[in-house]
Amino acid sequence: MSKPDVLQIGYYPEWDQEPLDNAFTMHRYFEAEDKAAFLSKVGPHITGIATRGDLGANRAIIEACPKLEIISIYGVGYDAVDLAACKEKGIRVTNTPDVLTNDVADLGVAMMLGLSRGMVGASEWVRDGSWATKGLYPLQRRIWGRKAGVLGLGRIGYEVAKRLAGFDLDIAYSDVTAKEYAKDWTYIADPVALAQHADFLFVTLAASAETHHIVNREVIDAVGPDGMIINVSRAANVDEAALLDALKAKRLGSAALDVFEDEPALNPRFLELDNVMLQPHHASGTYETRKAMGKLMRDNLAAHYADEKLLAEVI
Ligand code: 8YV
Repeated sequence: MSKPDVLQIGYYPEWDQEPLDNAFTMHRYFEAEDKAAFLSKVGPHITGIATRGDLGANRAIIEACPKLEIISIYGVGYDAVDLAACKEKGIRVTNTPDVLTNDVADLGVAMMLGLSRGMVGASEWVRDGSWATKGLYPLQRRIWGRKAGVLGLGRIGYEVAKRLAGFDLDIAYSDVTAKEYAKDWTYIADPVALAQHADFLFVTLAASAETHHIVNREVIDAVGPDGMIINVSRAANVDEAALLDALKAKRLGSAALDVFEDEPALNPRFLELDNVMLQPHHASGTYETRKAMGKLMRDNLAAHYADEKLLAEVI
């Protein structure tokens, strides 16, 4: 039997590429110089797409593959896949939830700890000799005992809140409804009210049209000059221009960000700021988690072609 033709939108590590190449005929879109010509050549044969959370698949790509049956995402976020186009055409979409939850929560909390205690600057202080020449490092802000707000108490938000409880933070959260499993934490439905409560506001929402710029100027100002915003979800959840303005004017204390509007391109305004921690969208970026994500992404494809139940179905 011939192997299914799968369009590969982006790079995967070799431990994923090899089994993909063994099971499927992979067509590497990301390596094609003339992407339109490549798509019109291979598109008619393609029945599956393998993509990543950050890359997704837009309508043009989907429509260039008239025999497309499944899109398998390496990542939990499916905001970059045109779900409306998939629904119209009866295309199945899978993702990789659960396996990355703890790593994403870890990085979110690590950024909060690192930025609040000024660890990056403190390391430089030691390395560049400032400790010996200038003396004690400038004082930073305490973490334990302060207030946290978790905007979106899904899988990742829940793990963030659990970790924050270990730092004796006063935890509140916002979601569509109060959660049974979050009895120790305060439910504050309104994002602005949540931000007023929070010294540390974590953005852990799945991105959608409803959550677009949910962290707007009002929310940012409610976090205020002593507060920090930590985003490990998607850039679209935050009004980036309003965030930059607030950070520059010090109406917002600081921000720790793993995601950016035009990533991997960065708005150069970020580089002028000393109150940000910037990370290259790598919250799930550990060997252990990326291997588990790769396996789940491949298993979803294999299950589809074997006519078996999908392991993690978005639609
Ligand atoms: C990955 C992600 O960084 O899970 C997601 O939605 O965006 C991330 O885990 C990405 O898919 C890997 O490129």
